[in-house]
Amino acid sequence: MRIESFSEGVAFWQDSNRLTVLLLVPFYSFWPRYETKRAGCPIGLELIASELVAQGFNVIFIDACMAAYEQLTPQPDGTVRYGLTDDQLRNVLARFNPVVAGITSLFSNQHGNVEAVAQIVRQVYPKAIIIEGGGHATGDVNEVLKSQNVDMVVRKEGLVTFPALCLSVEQGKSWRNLTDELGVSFKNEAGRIVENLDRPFLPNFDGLAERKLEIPLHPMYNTPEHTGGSRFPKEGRFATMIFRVGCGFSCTFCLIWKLAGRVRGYGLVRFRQEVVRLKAAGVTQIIIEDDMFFDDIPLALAVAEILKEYDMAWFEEGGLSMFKFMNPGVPGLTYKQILDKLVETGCYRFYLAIESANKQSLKKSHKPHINTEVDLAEEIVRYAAYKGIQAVGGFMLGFKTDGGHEESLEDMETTVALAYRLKLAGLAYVMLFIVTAIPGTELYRYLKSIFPHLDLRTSHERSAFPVGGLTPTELTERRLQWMAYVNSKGCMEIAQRSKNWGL
Ligand code: B12
Repeated sequence: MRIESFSEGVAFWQDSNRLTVLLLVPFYSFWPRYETKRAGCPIGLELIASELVAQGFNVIFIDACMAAYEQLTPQPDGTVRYGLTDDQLRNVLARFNPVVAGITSLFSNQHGNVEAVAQIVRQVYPKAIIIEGGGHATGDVNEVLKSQNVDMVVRKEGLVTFPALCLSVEQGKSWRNLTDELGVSFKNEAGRIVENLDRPFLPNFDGLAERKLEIPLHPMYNTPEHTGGSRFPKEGRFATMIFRVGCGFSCTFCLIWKLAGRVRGYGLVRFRQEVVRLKAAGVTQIIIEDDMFFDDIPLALAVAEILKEYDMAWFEEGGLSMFKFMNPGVPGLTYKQILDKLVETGCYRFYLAIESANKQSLKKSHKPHINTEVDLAEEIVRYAAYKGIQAVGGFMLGFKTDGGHEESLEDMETTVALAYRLKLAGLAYVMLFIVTAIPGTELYRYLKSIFPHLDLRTSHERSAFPVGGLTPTELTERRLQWMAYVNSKGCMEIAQRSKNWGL
């Protein structure tokens, strides 16, 4: 195999008789006044690349965002793009000639950029089959397929479906308007959307191909800070890892349990092997992206032990739930023991999902609501700060749920007051997020039914619908004021400079 690394990505050339597949991360954009500017190595697409390479395909991986992360290009709508310009992307694409082009579409707020990229791909490769996958493509599949530039969507997990689809194309069994592969939606010759049945989720990830480390260790991902702010130590390489995907809860505002099903992933043996390979490649720091790392706390702590064994500093980005510290679900295990273990194993920071001070908002969203036990929350935050581990508190403002529950301004202020209190108790930084309707969720269906004319596909830093007597613009502006009120001046200066978390 010939591996060709270039500034925008990596190509794996194996056999000219095999299919050539392009995997593409779009450029992204943000609203500088309101939003953070963040992106990192896309693990889902990277794992798909590794599967394709293991199955003998020629694979080109291009990241149009991280290839030019510091290049800012103002857009006509007031946003600023970070990533390649249209012409730069065209020029990179023009060097290749794939039969299939897969674009990752994770974030609904970035749907416009994904479409712009699909359009460029269509112009450069008029004959290629253009396929999107990821959380947004899955949740908004019918809308995404309305584009002339998208032929198919791989729904949910792409690890088996996408390589199977590529093989089927190679064998002439699938083409632009037809496939029998499970988990795929496409437009038939008459332009009608056909939704094949779901493909069952993999029971575990132990049989997946080894990661192609040329992707996560590509120089473009070696940034001075990571998606969760400054990194410790500053030197050395960091890499993102995932241990498990999915979630055991069914919150109405979240897509994860629909996108990835219930919790599953690697076993400890396989996880250790991947850590060993990263260590040998010079990695000194790991970012764990699991959404539900604490689904099984003893297992998570065993992962932490492995990271310690290989002397990795680490940071948990996907989020540790406050309710799991409050009630670990393991007889005799206390939040103190958990925090002690995190510190002892080299974890220097974690995102602490606290969400809300309003029990009703959490209950109505089918989210565990013991988070609202304020005194216990404060104890936990104090202990984390005492142990020197940085907990970044995450809160959600502006719930409006099916069944008539809507947060008032006072309700939102109650959550902001909790955030303030917990910041004083020792949170390293606070992220106040606005409740956002994500296509594919129950919340999206509900809010779309009452606001059919609003585009709800915003980030959690920009409000999309009126709530609690505030217009979207008012809530978005208030959020900025609340962020400044809760966080220290020092934190806010870092956040404004870095457009990332303020630490
Ligand atoms: C890491 C992460 C981030 C990182 C960036 C990651 C990156 N790649 O650049 C950071 C912290 C920056 C981030 C930011 C945000 N995030 Co985020 N993030 C995640 C997180 C925790 C992990 C992603 C991951 O690695 N998953 C594991 C891999 C294996 O799964 P996957 O990426 O989904 O890929 C699989 C499938 O989707 C599919 N697939 C994916 N791509 C493709 C492409 C093709 C061609 C095919 C065939 C298949 C396919 O196959 C893959 C393998 O099975 C997820 C939650 C989660 N657990 O997924 C949220 C998540 C993706 N984020 C989310 C959101 C909302 C945001 C923000 C908008 C939050 C905000 N600040 O307001 C921002 C947007 C950033 C932006 N650029 O605009 C939502 C997206 C929902 C949506 N439809 O919008 C998620 C799902 C969380 C949630 N619970 O709702 N995020």
